[in-house]
Amino acid sequence: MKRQYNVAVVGATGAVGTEILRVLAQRRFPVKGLQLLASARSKGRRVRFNGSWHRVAELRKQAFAGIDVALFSAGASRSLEFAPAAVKQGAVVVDNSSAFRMTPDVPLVVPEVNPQALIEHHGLIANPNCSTIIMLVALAPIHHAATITRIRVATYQSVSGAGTKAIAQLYQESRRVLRQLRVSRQELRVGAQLSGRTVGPLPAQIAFNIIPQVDVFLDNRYTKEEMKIVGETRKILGIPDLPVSATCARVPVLVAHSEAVWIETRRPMAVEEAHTLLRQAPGVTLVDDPAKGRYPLPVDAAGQDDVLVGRIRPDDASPNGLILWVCGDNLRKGAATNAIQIAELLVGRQVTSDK
Ligand code: 25A
Ligand code: L14
Repeated sequence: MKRQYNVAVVGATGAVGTEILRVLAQRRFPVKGLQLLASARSKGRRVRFNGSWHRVAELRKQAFAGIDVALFSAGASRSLEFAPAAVKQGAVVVDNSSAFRMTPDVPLVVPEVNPQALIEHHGLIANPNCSTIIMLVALAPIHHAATITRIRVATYQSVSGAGTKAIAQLYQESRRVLRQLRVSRQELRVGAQLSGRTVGPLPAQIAFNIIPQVDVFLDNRYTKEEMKIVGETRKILGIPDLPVSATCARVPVLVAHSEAVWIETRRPMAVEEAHTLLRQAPGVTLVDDPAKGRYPLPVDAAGQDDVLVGRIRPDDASPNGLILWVCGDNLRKGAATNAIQIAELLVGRQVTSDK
């Protein structure tokens, strides 16, 4: 086994790509050479990594010669077009997009939950959706102890999941609303509705608002994000018929997704037992002392790798039911950190944790 690896980052200038570079450096991934790839728009841009400057090159099929590990984060259409070429040239691809997640031969991995799925891969490993990863890191310890039989989840997703342009949309709209409020305090009575079309990738005004749509709508009236949570959860837990219901909403938060999760288990689980399991669980920090005002917040989850879990209580309306509140950084554990943990397993290093 080699000691150092040539690494390509596809989508290196995006929200997730930027975080990938940060996490590679922080975790001291053994990088020999670094190939930064993005669209022609970013060609020639200089990006700093580990104290030296690297130039961004245009994503082309020939860009993967000599690459050992390629981390893709430039959307599903780029992955469909370029990941097979990277694999053909000998790279192992960890793909952050939804392109291959449900492909039967492609492992879909959260290292804390199903690392065994990595054993048989064909050069391509899929990184799950951010909301799925964050939820399953919190649920896996409970599932392994008491077998989850039902999941209901409502998500409160930050704008950074939709990329750098969505982050800009939240800032720009917020500035416009604040300027408007200064002119007319009357607006406080009617809310903070902006006139005219919003300019950005999100489908409605996000400043001072909530949008019950993440990703596109499908024929069954669900969004693609909701169905990703359903399908990916079943695949990762290995339970093809597990009942999972999801509602996904976008909230005016910059980084970190929050989720209210209702579960049912085969046997009853007391809150104290859930606390004990989650205190020992890798990748989890228990923040559950509501009397002292301690519960997970997205502002606290942002910037760290652990998923924060709290507000754990029995679901009084359901026999073996438990309710939890979970927050996790969608760019780190939801994307970059999870992908790099997979790469670490692939090159034979241990998954490290702060504990
Ligand atoms: O297009 P799709 O398939 O719908 O998906 C793309 C979306 O998926 C996001 C990504 O966010 C984008 O919104 N995404 C990717 N992985 C994700 C994940 N795991 C994810 N979302 C959630 N979870 P992004 O904007 O943060 O990152 C995009 C990166 O991909 C590169 N890219 C785009 N098209 C490409 C491509 N690379 C190669 N070939 C292509 N055809 C993209 O590079 C970025 O690295 P870039 O060069 O296009 O962007 C460079 C910088 O310029 C900014 N920018 C782009 N357009 C404009 C702009 N600034 C001002 N005006 C513009 N019109 C970008 O914000 C970026 O910083
Ligand atoms: O499937 O808009 O990995 O927040 C997750 C974030 C798709 C976009 C994925 C968003 C992405 C989504």
